[in-house]
Amino acid sequence: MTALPRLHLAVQKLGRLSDLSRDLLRDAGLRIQHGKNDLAARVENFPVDLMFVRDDDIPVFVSDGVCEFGIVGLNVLEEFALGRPDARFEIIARLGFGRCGLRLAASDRIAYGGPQSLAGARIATSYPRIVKRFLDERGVEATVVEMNGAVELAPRLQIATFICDIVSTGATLEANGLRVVDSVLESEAVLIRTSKPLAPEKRSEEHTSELQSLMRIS
Ligand code: PRT
Ligand code: ZN
Repeated sequence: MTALPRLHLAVQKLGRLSDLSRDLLRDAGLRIQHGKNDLAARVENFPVDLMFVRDDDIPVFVSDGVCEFGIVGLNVLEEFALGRPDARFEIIARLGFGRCGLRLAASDRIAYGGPQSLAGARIATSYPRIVKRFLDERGVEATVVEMNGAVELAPRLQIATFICDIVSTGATLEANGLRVVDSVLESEAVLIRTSKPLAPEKRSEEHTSELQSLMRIS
């Protein structure tokens, strides 16, 4: 019997989803080989290699078919997809961990009576496309200010009145004198698969059934 071609599964290298992703794969029965290489690991009992990368790269790699599978937060995936209408991936399982929400927040002093209160305001975020979609769907015009981190500081620095950021416990908002005023997206980790056609050698029936057992993780 010829060995099956190995597939690639992209997981976050270091961050909130790293350990949970590895735990999930272990619980699904995959034996992850511990080697010296901290950028990749071989799975002993399955024709899959894990690739440890930045979470922002995962949708790109899967869409481009560089990795056939990936585990990533829905927030990162949606932001990517809105910028790439030709993105080629499908969500095959919601994984139930990494739950968080993309929330609009502002200082206690700012009145908020619904999305119309955002008209003409500045909103700081690391998710400009998702925020733009939220505004467009509600017919609200506002200025979206993109920040790559420390978004909670924007009101204090007078960069923006509102922020839109990931919230889980809310402790970070509270520590910065901010409160949630609206919800933009509910997120959790998802398993995605490339929609780019697989190379012929990866399309064998045997391989497809291997793929399906991987997909059963949920
Ligand atoms: O280095 P790399 O680019 O891979 O990682 P990253 O720093 O971009 O992401 P990381 O590891 O912080 O988060 C990975 C994913 O975890 C996110 O994309 C979300 O899908 C998910 N997740 C779940 C969270 C949180 N919970 C969360 N609380 N991501 C970020 N946070 C932040 C939040 O924005 C706040 O600043 O954690 C801080 C604490 O949150 P509170 O509300 O509990 O105070
Ligand atoms: Zn990231």
